[in-house]
Amino acid sequence: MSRRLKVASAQLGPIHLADDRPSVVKRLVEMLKEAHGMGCRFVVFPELALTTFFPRYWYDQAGEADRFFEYEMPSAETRPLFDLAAKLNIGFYLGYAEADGEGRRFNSSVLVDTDGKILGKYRKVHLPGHADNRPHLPFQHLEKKYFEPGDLGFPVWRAFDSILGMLICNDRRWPEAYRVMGLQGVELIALGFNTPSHNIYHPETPHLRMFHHRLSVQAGAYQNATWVVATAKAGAEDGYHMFGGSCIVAPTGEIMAQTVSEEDEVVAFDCDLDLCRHYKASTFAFERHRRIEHYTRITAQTGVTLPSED
Ligand code: CDV
Repeated sequence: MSRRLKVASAQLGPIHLADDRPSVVKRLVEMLKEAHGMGCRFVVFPELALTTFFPRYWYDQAGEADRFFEYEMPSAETRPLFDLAAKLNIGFYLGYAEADGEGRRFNSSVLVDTDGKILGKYRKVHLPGHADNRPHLPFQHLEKKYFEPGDLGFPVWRAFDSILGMLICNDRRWPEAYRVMGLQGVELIALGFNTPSHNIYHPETPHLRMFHHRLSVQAGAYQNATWVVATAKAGAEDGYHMFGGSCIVAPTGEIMAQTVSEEDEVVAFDCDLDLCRHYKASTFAFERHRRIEHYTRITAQTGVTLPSED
């Protein structure tokens, strides 16, 4: 009998600056119930799922951005979600802004088991954008100002009868992130994202933005023989638009389920985890086909070194 895990991608519509935590947690609770009603055992919520995507804003004063961070997880405000998960016997992935109590701040996610207890934490490694104030831009992307790069690597957990890993948004564009988990036998990657519909550096059509998103998650899934559940926060937050495109991708690289709206929306798929084994034992049998003697440059060098012209 094959191992199956029914999962949900629980996309959030916009969260505005004026929306408070309890109202957001209420929306998450409703989607957890809906996923449970669909027979799911695991739900993936977006990156920074408790607040608006605040790194688009420059805050001058120290402390002005404090309200976007979580100082404990769960807190009194987020506990209803954890309590409901335990009651319904359903697990979840939740992205949030983490203040670690020692002055460090990360763009993080937690993996929560069916008893409502935190099984693991991931801190986003690839932080896009800039740290300096660029008020001339239509909006900013200040993840490098508000967060430190994650310091936990790319661990995997034995959970939900599978080998499960986590990524956050921009991580999905970096093949190394998937491969480090692929080398630990990953079978399901949970990934939350917030992707603006406009590129602030050079013009791209909305279609191209969506294409790059799908290309990244579909390639990561196929090349590492894993399921990927990618969940967006979508729509216009106080006028700043982000695309949706939440999807559940099979180890074949095919999209098996996807959202159609830019609102709160739950889509589900019953994942055959043994499908991973088929590809891991054939096309992507790493132990037989990889040639690590030729890959040393990947960890020895960060940027591009051009050969000299003379
Ligand atoms: N939240 C993100 O990491 N967003 C980036 C944008 C800035 C390109 C992304 O990769 O989707």
